[in-house]
Amino acid sequence: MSPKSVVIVSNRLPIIVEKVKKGQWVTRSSAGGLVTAMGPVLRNHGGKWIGWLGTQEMPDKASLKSILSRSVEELGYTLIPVNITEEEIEKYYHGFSNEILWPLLHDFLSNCNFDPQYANTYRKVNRKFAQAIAEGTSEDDYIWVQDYLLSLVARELREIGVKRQTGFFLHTPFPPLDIFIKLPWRFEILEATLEYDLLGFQTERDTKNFLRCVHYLLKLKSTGRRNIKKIVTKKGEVRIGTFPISIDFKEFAKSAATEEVTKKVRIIRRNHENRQLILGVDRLDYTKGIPHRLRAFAEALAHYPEMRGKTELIQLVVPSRVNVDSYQELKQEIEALVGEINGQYTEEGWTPVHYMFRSISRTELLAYYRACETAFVTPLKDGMNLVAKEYCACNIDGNGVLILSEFAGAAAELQRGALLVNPYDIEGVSLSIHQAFSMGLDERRERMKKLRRSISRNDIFHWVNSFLGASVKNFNGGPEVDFFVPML
Ligand code: ADQ
Repeated sequence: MSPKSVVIVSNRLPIIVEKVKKGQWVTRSSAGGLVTAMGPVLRNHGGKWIGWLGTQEMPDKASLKSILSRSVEELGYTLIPVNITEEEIEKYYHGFSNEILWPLLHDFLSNCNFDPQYANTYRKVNRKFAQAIAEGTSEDDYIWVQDYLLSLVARELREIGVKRQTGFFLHTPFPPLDIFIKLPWRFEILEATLEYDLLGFQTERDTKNFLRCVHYLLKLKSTGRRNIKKIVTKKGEVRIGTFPISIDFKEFAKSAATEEVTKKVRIIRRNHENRQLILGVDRLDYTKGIPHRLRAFAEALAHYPEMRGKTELIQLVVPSRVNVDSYQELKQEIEALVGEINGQYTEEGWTPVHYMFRSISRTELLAYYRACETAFVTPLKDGMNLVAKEYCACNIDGNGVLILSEFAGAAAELQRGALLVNPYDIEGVSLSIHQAFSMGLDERRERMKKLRRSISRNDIFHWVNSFLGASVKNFNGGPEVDFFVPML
């Protein structure tokens, strides 16, 4: 297959649009794993991006035209907006996607709100995306649909009689059969997913979970011994593979070395002189395990008094879904824990936890990556986790330590260099914090070398080439991936 161009389809376009006053809009590029990952792909493949503008109110025609042309200049690719109403956002995005699919896919069954009125809107919005594809692309384009919000698009395309070659990549994990089976729409979602030509998952475990669900619920078996499996359905053949997403390693390493970042690193180091810094960077989300992490840090301070006065945790939290009650509660829980730890342990001239709740600039983020001796990445469940990879790429001095959750997709690739932890095991995590604190320079360097080598080999370009390569009918390759289960 050599498509004329690649078309990315995702819920959000890679820009944030805000109305300043009547007829005047400002735009900036948006944060998040997907946007970070896809930018280089489209610039290099000369493609388009189809998605929702992210605004409650649709800009008037003239403003929209200027927003889109400004963005094309900045991003280097074409944007096609899909118009979604406020009510649709409520039920398709906040409802079906984030109150049902997101917790289910991350094994948080008790957070699921299986409200039956969300499903119809989810179908309707997936149909809108299919219509936008029908109007904005041709049969020669390769349509690459992103994530759980758009699982029905291939089926909707068929229903409106539009032929396209399609791929689907799931950025989240895929849960085991016992969890997935609880979804009231389990057959519909599985069957619709099998209407894509290629399905990609983050880890071997996710792929195996998916194949098991297909096997038991739809009685369909997969074939293929190598990395790409095949399933034959009534509609044809579907290919399924594991494609761990990554980052533009060289770009991160290069940017981290710039004078601007280096200056900021010096300021951070000066402000935290003679301290070992531990860094947490997350979107506000219950899957990221921020309260567990804070408890483990408190446990480390309690059990290893030699760390007091010598180590500090910098926790950056990026606001996300802040209008949802449970996310507000999570924010309050985090802030109460930060207050408790600081209240209990702060001494004259030393504050154990530094907490920031905001989006920071890229320069600042890279400076924190470089300035901190340890990265503390402990999600309870995560599709991949790009922060772990970005930290290592920016660690150009080669002496940082990565503490990584066994339940982040990244653990499969980074298990040999990271200190792996079970984020639910507060004592075990606190032990790893202490291990990082006391680790000698030789071991730090050796571990970081392995991490950086692995990420630079399997970077974002490798991910894209593997996925697009697997779209070719007789493709037999695919990235080498480890099946990972935590070991004693
Ligand atoms: P996310 O859940 O958003 O992505 P993650 O992979 O950690 O999670 O990516 C977060 C991104 O936001 C990183 O690229 C980081 O640089 C950026 N970021 C973090 N803090 C920031 C801050 N304060 N200011 C600005 N930018 C910040 C989903 C899945 C993940 C999967 C990705 C990609 O949940 O598991 O790794 O998609 O597939």
